[in-house]
Amino acid sequence: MTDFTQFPASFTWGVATSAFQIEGAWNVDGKGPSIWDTFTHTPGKIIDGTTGDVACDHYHRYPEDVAIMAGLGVDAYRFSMAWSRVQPQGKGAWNEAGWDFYDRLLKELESRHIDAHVTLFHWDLPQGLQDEGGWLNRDTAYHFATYAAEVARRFGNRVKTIATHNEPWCTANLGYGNAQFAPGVANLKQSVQVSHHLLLSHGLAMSAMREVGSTAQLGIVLNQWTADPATDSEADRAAAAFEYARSVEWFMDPIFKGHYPELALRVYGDNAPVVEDGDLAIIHQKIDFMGLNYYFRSFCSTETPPRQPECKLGKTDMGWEIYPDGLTELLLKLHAAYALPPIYITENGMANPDTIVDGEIADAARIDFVLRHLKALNDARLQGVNIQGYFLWSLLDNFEWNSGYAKRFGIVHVDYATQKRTLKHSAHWYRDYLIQQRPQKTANAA
Ligand code: IFM
Repeated sequence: MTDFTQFPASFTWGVATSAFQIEGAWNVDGKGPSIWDTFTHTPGKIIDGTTGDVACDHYHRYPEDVAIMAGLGVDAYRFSMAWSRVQPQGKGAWNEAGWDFYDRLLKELESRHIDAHVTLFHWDLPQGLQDEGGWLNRDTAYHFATYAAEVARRFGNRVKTIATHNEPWCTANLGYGNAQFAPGVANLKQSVQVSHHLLLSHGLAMSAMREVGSTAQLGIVLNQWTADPATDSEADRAAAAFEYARSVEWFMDPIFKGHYPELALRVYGDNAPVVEDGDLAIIHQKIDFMGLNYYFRSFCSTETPPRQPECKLGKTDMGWEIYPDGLTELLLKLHAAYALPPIYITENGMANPDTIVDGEIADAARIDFVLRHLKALNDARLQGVNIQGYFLWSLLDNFEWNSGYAKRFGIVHVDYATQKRTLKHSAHWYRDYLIQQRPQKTANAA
C-alpha cells in the first residue's frame, strides 16, 4: 500500500496509551487498588497469568517515553489517569503524590511541546467503590463527577482535551456481560444497568467540569463498528440491526438525541435499565469533541457455527478482521445520523506477533494497517466528516487486559524483563510519515 494521503496542516497526529496498561507502580506513593489490580491478582483471570504491577514501568520511566514521542514528532499524547492514584478510595481524600505524578508527566510533555489528551476513566475503577457496588451503584456516577471536576480544576488549562470515558461499551459488556474483564460479572441485566450509570456519570462529569471552567475541550471516547449481516437472510439482518443498536446507537442516541434506541429497548425487555427522571437530559448535553476507536467491523451470522467474513486483508494477532472500509462506512453513517462535534480517531492499530531479529522489529503488516485506515478516514473526511486527528494505538507494547502481555500493539517494542524500549519499523515509518505531512513542524522539533 503506497498511496500518500495529504492531510491538512492543522490535523493532530498522536499516539495513545492507558494508565493500567503501562504505568505499573500499582501500590506506590499512596495509590489505592483498582478493580484491575484485584482482577489480575486473581488466578485464572488473565490468559498468561500476568498482572499490571510493573507493566511498562511508565510511572518511573515517563521521561524516556516522552522523549521517544518527541523523537517521533507527534503533536499529541493521549493517556488516561488512574483514578485510584489520585483518590485511593474513589471518594474522600485526594492523594497529592498521585497528582504530582500527572503534574510531572504534563511538565515533561509541555517541555517537548506535545499536547496532552486526557481520559478520566479507562476501566480501572477504584476497588473501594467496587466494594460498594461499583458501576451498579448509582452513587459511583456522582463520585466520578467529583473526580472529574478536580481533574478539570487542577489540569483543565494545561490539557487539550478531557474525555470522560474510554469505551464504556467494554466496561458494560466485557466487565459485566461476559466476565472477560474486571470486575468479572456475567449478567445481562446488570450489564445494561451499568451502561446507563456510565452514561449518567459522563453527563454528570460534563456538567461538573463545565462549572469549574477550563480551556480543555470536553467529550467522550467510544469504540464503534459497523455491523454487517453475514447473509441477506432476515435473521442475519435482524442480528446486525440489533448489534448496531446495542453497541453504537446505545451510546450515541442518549448523548446526541436524548433517548435510548427503540430496537435495543424492545429486545432487552425486562433487562432494560432503570432510568430516573432527568437522567437523559443530563446525558444529552453538548460535547466539544468525540473520540472514536476503530479496530474491526462486526460480522453478524445466526448460523451454527457462525459464518465467518472472507478477511481479504487478513486478521490481526487478536484474530480481528482487518477491514478499513468499515471505518469510512461507520464515519459516514454516524455523520448522517447525528449532529457530530469534531471527531478524533482516538485509537486505531493492530496486535502483531512481533519479534526482534538482529535488533530490528520488521512489522510491515502494522504499517500497511495504519496506512489503509488513514486512507479510509480521509475518504470520510473528504465526504464531509469533521475529523481533527489520529492517535495510533499504541505507543508501547503493553498489558492487553485479559490477554496479558501476549499481544503486542506498540510501535515501540518493550522487553518486559529489562524494560528496554526498541523502535519497531512502524515507529520509524510513523516519524517519516509525519515529516512528510508537515515538514516544517518536524524539522523544528528535531
Ligand atoms: O488495548 C485496548 C485499549 O485499552 C482499548 N481499546 C482497544 C485496545 C486494543 O484491544
